[in-house]
Amino acid sequence: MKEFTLPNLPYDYGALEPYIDEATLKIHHDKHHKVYCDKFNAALKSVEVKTENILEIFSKISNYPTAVRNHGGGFWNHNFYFESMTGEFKEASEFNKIFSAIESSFGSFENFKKEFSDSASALFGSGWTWLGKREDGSLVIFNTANQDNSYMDVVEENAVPILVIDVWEHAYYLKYQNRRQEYIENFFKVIDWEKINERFEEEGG
Ligand code: MN3
Repeated sequence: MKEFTLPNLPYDYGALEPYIDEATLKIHHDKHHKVYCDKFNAALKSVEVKTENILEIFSKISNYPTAVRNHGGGFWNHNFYFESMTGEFKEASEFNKIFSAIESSFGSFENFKKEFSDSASALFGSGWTWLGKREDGSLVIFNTANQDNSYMDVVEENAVPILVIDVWEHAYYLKYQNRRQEYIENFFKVIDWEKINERFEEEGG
């Protein structure tokens, strides 16, 4: 079985300032994310895994110990989150495919932003708020608890993820303390819409 390795951040630690601060990003990536990666590898050693495809593992995650679910989800979700952001922000409206899909699924971009933000604010405890693409091409907003994601057979929603925000307190507490709403608002200033558009198109868009 291969070891999963911790990818570097796709930008400098300070690249998302002032919206996501350097200290938070450094601890989030180098400490929290690294622990998920290390513990995922450790958890996989205790089970018989026939595939190196992490999404295939997720599709049968109910057969695995909780440690594989929690740390495997943590490993994949954090990679996906860090890759959803950029220090070179461009408006979503510059990317026609994703922008049109958002307008047709939510009525308007502003309405999408409100629904996504409300969903992230309302999430109780620790978890993630996602934008996903369903088979019919429509977009859907949903939350998952802990480190779950929609590739897992334990999660009811099975839309393919294209964007995610981490709403665990460790993602924002150093800078924002209990002001989760402000963190969510500022997350919208670092979303990499070029990347989100690519993900949308890759999924048969
Ligand atoms: Mn996190």
